[in-house]
Amino acid sequence: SQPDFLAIDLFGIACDAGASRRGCTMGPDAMRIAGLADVLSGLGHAVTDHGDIAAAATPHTVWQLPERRQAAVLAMAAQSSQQAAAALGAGRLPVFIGGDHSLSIGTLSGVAQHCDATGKPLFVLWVDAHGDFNTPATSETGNIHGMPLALLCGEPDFGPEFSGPWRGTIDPRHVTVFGARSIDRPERQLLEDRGVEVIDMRRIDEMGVVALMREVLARVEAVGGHLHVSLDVDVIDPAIAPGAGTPVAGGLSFREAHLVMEMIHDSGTMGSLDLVELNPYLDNASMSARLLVDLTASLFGRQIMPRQSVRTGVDATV
Ligand code: EXY
Ligand code: MN
Ligand code: MN
Ligand code: MN
Repeated sequence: SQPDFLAIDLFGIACDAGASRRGCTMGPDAMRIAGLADVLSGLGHAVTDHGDIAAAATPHTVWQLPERRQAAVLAMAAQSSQQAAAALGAGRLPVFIGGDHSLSIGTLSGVAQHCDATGKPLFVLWVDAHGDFNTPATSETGNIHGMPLALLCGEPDFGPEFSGPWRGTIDPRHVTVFGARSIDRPERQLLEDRGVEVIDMRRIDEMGVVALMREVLARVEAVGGHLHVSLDVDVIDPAIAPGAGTPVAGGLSFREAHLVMEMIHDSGTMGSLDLVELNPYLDNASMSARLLVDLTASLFGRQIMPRQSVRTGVDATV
């Protein structure tokens, strides 16, 4: 239910103020050098790279101060929120290249604004080793990249300093966390209480990605929803994606990750995308950057063989 060729807007968000380690500021450039725009153009899409969204830089001195880091995160969010809403309003599909995961505070609030205006139900697929559902009260680290979903879903623990158009814009029952394997105790309680669907690695081991993703996508398709995909590189096994600041063993395999992307593409439901947490400083010979570019290609229609020509012996359209 989507045209084959899309108008895609790339926005770099070179921030690491929400992270536990520095270096994701280099993520957008690493993805560019790994060929993101060319790969998408090669698939037939019309791609515009708008460069990095300008915001107050986070020099070392700022990074060391938690309250300054928080201000930097929210200043960036105010800008990316507007960019997201504007791109969608112009009929384009925005891709936000991070940057740490706190950037989704801005991008998703802009997406939510657009969905409110158009009456499209918004669904969020948060592909991540973590739940990112901590609040200032539950977080053991104080790092904002562990909190964006909770802020977006309206958790009351956030003080007035966190006010903005992002607060409470997402319905937690429309959120699926996929690939989780590191969730803090109080965070787990909140996820349960708010009705967030968490598909953890054990479920993926038991059920396989296909059955689980079919359910997730069917819910979006049933109501003609807008799917926002927030892809955290740390969902992939660190053995093949070492460029992540908070790696957790036991992640998605190369093929599992691609299959998830391929299924999202085939559903035609994705309306916006975040690619986050790539830390080139920790990467091994750009392998994570290149993998993220390849996964994005699968999300935008790269196929090993055209689906119609693949004989499954059961149903060639599956
Ligand atoms: N749960 C931990 C925390 O809140 O600090 C780790 C969060 C890591 C978040 C990464 C980006 O997904
Ligand atoms: Mn740059
Ligand atoms: Mn994350
Ligand atoms: Mn993560």
